[in-house]
Formats: sequence, structure tokens, C-alpha cells
Amino acid sequence: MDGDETSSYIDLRSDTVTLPTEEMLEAIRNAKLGDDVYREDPTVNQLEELAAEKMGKEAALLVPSGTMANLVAVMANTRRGESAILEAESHIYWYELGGISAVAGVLPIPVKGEMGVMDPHDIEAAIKPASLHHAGTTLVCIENTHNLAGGTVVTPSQIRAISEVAKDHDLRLYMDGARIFNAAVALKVDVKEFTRHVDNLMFSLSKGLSCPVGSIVVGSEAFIEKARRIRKMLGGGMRQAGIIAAPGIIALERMIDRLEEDHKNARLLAEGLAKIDGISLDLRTVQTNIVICSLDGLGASAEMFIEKLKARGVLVSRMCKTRIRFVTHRGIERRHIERALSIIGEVVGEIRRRGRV
Ligand code: TLP
Repeated sequence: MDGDETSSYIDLRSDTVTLPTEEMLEAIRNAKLGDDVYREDPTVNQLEELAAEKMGKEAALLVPSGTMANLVAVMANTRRGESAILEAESHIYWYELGGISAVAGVLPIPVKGEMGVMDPHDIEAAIKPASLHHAGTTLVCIENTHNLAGGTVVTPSQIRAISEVAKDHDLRLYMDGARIFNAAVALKVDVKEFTRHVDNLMFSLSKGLSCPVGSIVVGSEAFIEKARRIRKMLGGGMRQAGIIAAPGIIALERMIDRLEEDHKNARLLAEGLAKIDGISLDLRTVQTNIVICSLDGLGASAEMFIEKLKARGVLVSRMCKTRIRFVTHRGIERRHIERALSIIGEVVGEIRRRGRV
């Protein structure tokens, strides 16, 4: 689908569909540029300094995508033949084409969490010692907010508890914080509360923060130096990347507080969905800008439901055979949620009238 086709839709597939603001486009036009592989792009340098400072870490590195950020970070935190513990429904495990194994050479050890949060005892039990038989565990990855669990927040105290296990066993702790500002806004705390107990993390500019491209890896100077080399090896060294960094600076300075509005809209949507017979969801998981619901009670497949919504102008994503996901973002206002709810009500009514499909 091209941009023109989707522009008239109520697009709830992802916050990745957000377009840059006018101010971002202006900043791109006016950005001071240089060759970032030589570290001579002043706009990239400014963004990386700002990101490191905001996260309370020593250094940062701009990369093209969240997937590359996670891969670079896993590689900089481990050596081939080691293992990493991650949540069983995490993005790294399910949605990154197995890069952790295929490229990083790391064995993922999935640990099932509760609403996206792993229990520190389960983490401890899953650790593999470096021995003649095992791929020794050296890394724990958490995801915050947790996408597949419905945008749930891993709280600062939960992170601290996990970090204690990691420290006890000499493991590194990494956070896929693609949507970490959603977590900070949801709990109304400074983002450093979430970063202080992890060794390093990444966050995305291209999701709710509305930038067209980019994620940032953050950590110690030594870690980022290593990550910079790995980024280059993976083909992610960019030249005049200031055109990506310029909107990133605006994102960090001005786009964070408005995430609250996305959360309110997600709540409104979730409460509306919960009232529709045949749709079920766990309202406890609706903590930020993601809503995942099940169509089990309707006997409808996600594919069919999604097609029917699309035909009426609403776009959503499939999570599995009978679960769909809605994500709110800057392109979605309260009126869109109200309209989407009434369309969903119509589609459910139609399916129920026709019986099981
Ligand atoms: N998630 C996308 C899809 O890939 C599912 C989305 O629409 O939510 N970590 C997390 C937690 C993510 O949700 C995503 C993107 C990534 C990493 C990868 O980021 P990108 O898409 O920039 O490679």
C-alpha cells in the first residue's frame, strides 16, 4: 500500500506510521551536515550527546532501525557461542528474523513473563553456566514497553530486581526500550528511572516520537565504541546522517509529553472494545499506546476481521490467528477512536449475524 492509499484510513497498525511534523521537515532542510563515519556530522553528534544525557549514560549511537539497534547491542554485549535470556514473546525473539542467532551467533533462552515482565527467579533458573556442555549465559534482555504483551511497562523496581540477579551472576542487562518514553510518560517519572539499572539500551525515534527513521543505542563509552564498529560492519555506518538526526533532536525536545494523549486514546479504545460482545481483552495490559484484543469469542479469524475493517477504512495488525493489535499515535485523535469503535461494532454485528465464519 502506498502512502496515498493509506492516508484516508484510520491507521491503527503501528506508531511507526507517524509522519514527521512540519518542524521536523524544516529541521531536516536546515541541518548542518558532515560525514558521520568520520564523526564529522555536527547534527548527529548533537543528537547522540543529547540522547546519552537524557538516558543518564556516557555515550550514544544513532542507527537506522530498532532491529539494527537490538542486533548491534546484542553483538556488543556478547561473543558468539554465548547465550542470552529474553522474554518469550519479545520482539528480539519473534520479530527480528532470528538475527540474534543468524548474525550474532547467540543462543536465545526464552523465559515466559507475566504481562511481559520476567520473574527474577525464572531468570536465575534459566542461566546456563559456561561449561563443557553449555552456551554460557552472559546477557539478559528486557523489553520496555513490552509490545506483544500489549504495551505493558516494566517498572523501575522490577528492572532493579532483575538487575540484581544479573549482577549476582555477572551478566549484562540490556533493554529494548523502543518505546521507553511511553513507559516514562505512563508512570510519570523521568526516563532515567528506567535506565539506571540497565547496562545499556536502545530506544526508537521512528515510533511514537514521529521521526521518519532511526533508533539510538545508549551505554558506556567503551560499549558504544564497540557498537560503532559493529554498526559499520553491518553496513549501518551513515554519511550525512544529520538529516536523520535533526528530527531526532526535535523528538527528544518536544515530542515526549504528547505521548500522554496516545495513552488516553488507547484507553478509550480499549474500554470501548471491552464493551463489544465477542471481543475480549485484559484491560490491565492497556498501560500505554497499544491495545491487543482477542476474537476467540467471535469465532472469527484475525485475517477476515482485518479485511472487513479495512474495507470500512480502519487498519489494524494481526498478532496471531485470533488476536489483533491497535496502536495509537500522533495521527490518531479522539474522533478517530470513536469512529473506529463504531465501525468495529458494525463488523462484529455483521459477523455475529452470519454465524461462525
Ligand atoms: N515493532 C514494530 C513491528 O516490527 C512489530 C511495530 O509495529 O510495533 N523493538 C520493539 C519493542 C519493537 O516494537 C520494534 C518494532 C522494534 C524493536 C524494531 O524496530 P524497527 O521497526 O525500527 O526495526
